[in-house]
Amino acid sequence: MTAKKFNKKEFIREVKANVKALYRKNLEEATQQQIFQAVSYAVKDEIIENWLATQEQYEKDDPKYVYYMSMEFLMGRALGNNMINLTIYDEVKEALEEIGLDINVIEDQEPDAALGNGGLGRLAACFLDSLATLGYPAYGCGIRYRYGMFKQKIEDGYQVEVPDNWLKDGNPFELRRPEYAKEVKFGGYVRVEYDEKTGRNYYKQEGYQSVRAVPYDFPIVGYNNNIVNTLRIWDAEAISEFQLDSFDKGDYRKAVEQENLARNIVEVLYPNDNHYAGKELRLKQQYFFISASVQEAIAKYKKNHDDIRKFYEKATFQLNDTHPTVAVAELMRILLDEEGLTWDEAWEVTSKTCAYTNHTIMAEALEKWPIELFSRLLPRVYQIIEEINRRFVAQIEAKYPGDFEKVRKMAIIFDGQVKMAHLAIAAGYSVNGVAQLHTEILKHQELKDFYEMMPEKFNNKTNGITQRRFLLHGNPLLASWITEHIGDEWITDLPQLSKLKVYVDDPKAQQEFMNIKYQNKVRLAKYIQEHNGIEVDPRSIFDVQVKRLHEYKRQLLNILHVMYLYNQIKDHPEMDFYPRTFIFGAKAAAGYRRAKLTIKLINSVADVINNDASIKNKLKVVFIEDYRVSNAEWIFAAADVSEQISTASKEASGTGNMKFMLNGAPTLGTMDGANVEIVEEVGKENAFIFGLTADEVINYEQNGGYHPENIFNSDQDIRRVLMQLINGEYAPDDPERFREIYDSLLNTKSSDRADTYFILADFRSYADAQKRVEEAYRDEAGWAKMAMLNTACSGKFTSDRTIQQYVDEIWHLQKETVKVK
Ligand code: 26W
Repeated sequence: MTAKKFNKKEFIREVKANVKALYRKNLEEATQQQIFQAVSYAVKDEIIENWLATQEQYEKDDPKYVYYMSMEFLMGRALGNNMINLTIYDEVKEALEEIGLDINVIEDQEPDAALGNGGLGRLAACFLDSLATLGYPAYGCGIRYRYGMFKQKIEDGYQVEVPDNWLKDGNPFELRRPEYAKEVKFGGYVRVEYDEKTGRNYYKQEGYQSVRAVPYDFPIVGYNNNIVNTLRIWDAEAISEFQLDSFDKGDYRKAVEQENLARNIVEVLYPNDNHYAGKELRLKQQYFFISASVQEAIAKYKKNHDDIRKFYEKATFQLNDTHPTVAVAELMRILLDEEGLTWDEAWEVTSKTCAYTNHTIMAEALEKWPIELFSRLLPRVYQIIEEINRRFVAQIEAKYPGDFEKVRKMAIIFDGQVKMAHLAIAAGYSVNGVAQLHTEILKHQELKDFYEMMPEKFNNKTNGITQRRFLLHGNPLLASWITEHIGDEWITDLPQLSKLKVYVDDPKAQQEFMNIKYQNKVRLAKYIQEHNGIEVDPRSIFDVQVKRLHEYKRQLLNILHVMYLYNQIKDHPEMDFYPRTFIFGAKAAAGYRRAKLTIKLINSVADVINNDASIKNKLKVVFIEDYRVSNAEWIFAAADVSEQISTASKEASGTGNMKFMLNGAPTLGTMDGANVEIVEEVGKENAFIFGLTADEVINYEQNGGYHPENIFNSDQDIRRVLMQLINGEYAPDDPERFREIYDSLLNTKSSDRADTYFILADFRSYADAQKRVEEAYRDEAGWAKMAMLNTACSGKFTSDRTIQQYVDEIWHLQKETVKVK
């Protein structure tokens, strides 16, 4: 099982040789970035043998593969993680020290691979780590965006988006694989030809434009098991002129168009999280990587198998939300038009291959493509979806005769739109939600009609996170302490953390645990000082909310409460108040005006509070610029309190909540998403729960009866805070600046209900919960115990458990083992 021995001398020699070969420099002359490249190539060398051995073993065993299809893979940095999973981190660290290099500085040279927005993309990355670690054959399939998630700068308190040119210095871990290139066709028309010999119609797409999809492979290193899987992401290149059909030769206009298509298609990640915008280019991206990936999966199968009707025995496609759902129709197209299967044969294969994960119930996130756009861009694929719809509607009518409502609500094509979720559910063999509560809401609210018609497809897979990145790499002090106490098996068997429970009342252990937390807070304080120029006291409570900015996540509730606390401290300077640092990190979608205004509000409140000497540093507010995977690792390690305060029913699962828990930060949250299961594991006495329940929220939404103005009228503290949004308290130069936020809470000018996300409804109970946090923190031993219990009870939330459940209940894969020669 163990990896081959690491040879320090050889490694150093290789780093030096790499610097020379790559940059014609000696170590002393090279920049830190160049050294990062040289070290990465040396680490890649360690990986290559295992990568080859893994692929060879798979070839021999002919296993079933999961193709995890996702528009997003939020990988973060690779170097540190690869060294961790190769179990050579400490050795490399020492080797580098010997030649005068600091591993942290080297790691810090690497740009994040930010090919994702947030939860859904990071989940995909954790899943790849667990698949490799558990030894399951898997491919991640995605897009090699030239520009990933934008970098966030804060200027004058406002978010400014800066392009993320992550490939500019070269990407040491990727491997270009032109030998696997595929052609992907867009537009044109479909010609039908009747073949007398077979008595069948054949469909040919003509007059199309096409691009060449070229894959780049990233190694996904399993932990200490020699297994290396592959993340295959596709780049687009122009089909060069001389490759055009003879018919098109010399068609200069077409050549230029195809070149533009190729250039645009993979240019940039759409920075929307939970918001569907219906852009044509986005559909092009979806079909581009799906067509290439499906073609490749079929080509791979056909190398060793001749009966395409059994494809599903060797491959399963997991669709990460609806974004890759066109895979259903693309697979049908290839099976029908290229492999010559009948409809029923093709449908059997497709419906045994595809499975769908739902990640959100937010209505504005649902993908519904206009027929005009869809059929123009993908004429043949659209025809196939029409036929899938025709048959599905017939099934609905057979099951519910005369009930047109059912057809209206469930059809795949309706009202001029193609509904991707309906396609995924109708075609797939599995539909899963990402936390217990979320799956129940899908079954009984959002997807009720589908659940009633095909209950056997529905199942839950509560999300998880990888402890290799978010504890072993991100929090080395705690990781070592845990290993000293219970051994290191937790690295691949997280429930072992429960063995820590015997230490939670031990004063020495408590002190050590809290001392590690303190050192991590010092590390974060330094980062904040360097990057934000704000001084924070590591002895204060670090109260942290980091996640995408979205109204339903209620960063607004958090900052309104900070404004309330500030009022209290100003009114009662003598009041006992435990010093608190409120830390925010959040990117807003570039076009999401209200979210961006919320960032400005947080920064404006921070400015006033941080510069008010009269409150004697009792309160600090920090907005960490450019929250991303790499700085997240440090933030989780340093948090005392985990803010998970979404409106109940809105956060499908959350995964940040799990990362905080793992690192010993109790949850301050609503009974939403996986918070429910966190409380189940750790006990409600070790969390701070508040607010409306999901049932109460849904009841208000369906039956009305919520009147935020009543709360405004009857609660002076809340009223005062809201008035401060429009009296210039935090915007002396423009008192109207935050009027929009005020209006959103109280006015029903628009047709929506005021305070869509029940901020006023939950304000009091949130403030009470915050009060309980403060009281609990004052009890040092009590807090240490609570923090330790959070770590000790976080075993369920490893993505290893999640992946094992996908394997057992959906994918049915066999474990592989790889020996190195
Ligand atoms: C079409 C625009 C768009 C883009 C992204 C719509 C929807 C999305 C994602 C599904 C949003 C997302 O990341 N959802 C999050 O998924 C996580 C992983 O399952 C969950 O933990 C979060 O609760 C959920 O918000």
